[in-house]
Amino acid sequence: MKRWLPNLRVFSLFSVLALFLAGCGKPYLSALQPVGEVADMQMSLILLSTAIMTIVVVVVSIIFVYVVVKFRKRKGDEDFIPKQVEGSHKLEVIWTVIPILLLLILAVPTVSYTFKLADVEAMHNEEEDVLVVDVTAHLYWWEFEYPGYGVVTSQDLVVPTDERIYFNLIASDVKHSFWVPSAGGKLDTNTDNVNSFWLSFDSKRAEEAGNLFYGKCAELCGPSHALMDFKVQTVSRAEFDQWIEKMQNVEHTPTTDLAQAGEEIFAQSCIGCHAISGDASSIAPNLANFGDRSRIAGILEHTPEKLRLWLEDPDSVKPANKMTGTYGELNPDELDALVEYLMDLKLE
Ligand code: HEC
Ligand SMILES: [Cu+2]
Repeated sequence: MKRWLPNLRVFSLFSVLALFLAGCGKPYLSALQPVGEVADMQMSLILLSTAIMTIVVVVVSIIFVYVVVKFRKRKGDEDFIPKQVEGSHKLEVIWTVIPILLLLILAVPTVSYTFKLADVEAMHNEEEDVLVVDVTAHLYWWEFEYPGYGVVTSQDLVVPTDERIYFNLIASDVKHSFWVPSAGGKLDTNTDNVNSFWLSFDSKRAEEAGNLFYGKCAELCGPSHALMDFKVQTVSRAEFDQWIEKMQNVEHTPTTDLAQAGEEIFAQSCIGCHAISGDASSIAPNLANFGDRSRIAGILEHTPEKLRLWLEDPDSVKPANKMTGTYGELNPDELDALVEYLMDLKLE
């Protein structure tokens, strides 16, 4: 009795914890709080399969308990041998047909949705004017290119609501996986082939969730895999068009002397990896609109202090990331100047 008491305690603790975690669903990162057409379809599949599973478990449990109770060994009945039966056509047909029916109920919508979600015809049809985003996953950051507009950005994906956004996914180094839980299931980004799918964001629900969604890398890719986050900013179509226009005409003029000094350091030490015009792809995140981002490097709060921390020692934030160089050698004045300059890289 005493021996299993601690086990019981641990078990109850974990049950309570599980209950707690069940409340963690946030509208900006929960697959159970769908924000668009794709997530809706996937949610309905989750509900359907959970309902079928629940019915099966309940029915089987009831039959099990009934049989155990009804046919138990009773006092005085020890020598009684019940009627012996061998096989039952009727029962065998029933328990073969029911699972077949249940599987059909599951399979029909699943297969039909699978084809719907993979339907990227419109992307290749010249006549249809759809939004395409080319996503490139890098160890440990994300690049988003809008080929129809000649615009490149990174870390924060900007998309219009109430329309389908078609994605081409690829990876530059190792396999990653592109996942925006609220908007739909994940899809691998491979190095040697392009995977395509579409997502959509419903304007009303996006607004309720705060117009900012969390994106994740969902394929273990290295020491900083868990930190390989990105964000999705949802805007109206009109705001999106404005954003594109601004990205096409990025021109930064430092407004203070300190920022001016920062620009000079940047031109010497950073421009080799980072682009700061809105149209260039590079081996590091494009910083054209860095001042407008919601995070630094996808995970840190977007504040001057955290930016300083990143510039001083990127490796302490994201182990083994690819921003390598001699950052320890930047003196405090240079750091101040860079921070001022970078935080000012806004589209306004
Ligand atoms: C060797 C190439 C390289 C050099 C040189 C370099 N960086 Fe980076 N930088 C990167 C890479 C790669 C990342 C993405 C790291 C990650 O998130 O995994 C990055 C990320 C950043 C970020 C975060 C970007 C974002 O979108 O949130 C900032 C800010 C930044 N670098 C500033 C600088 C500054 C300032 C310099 C010059 C002092 C510099 N970098 C020099 C490669 C470089
Ligand atoms: Cu990863």
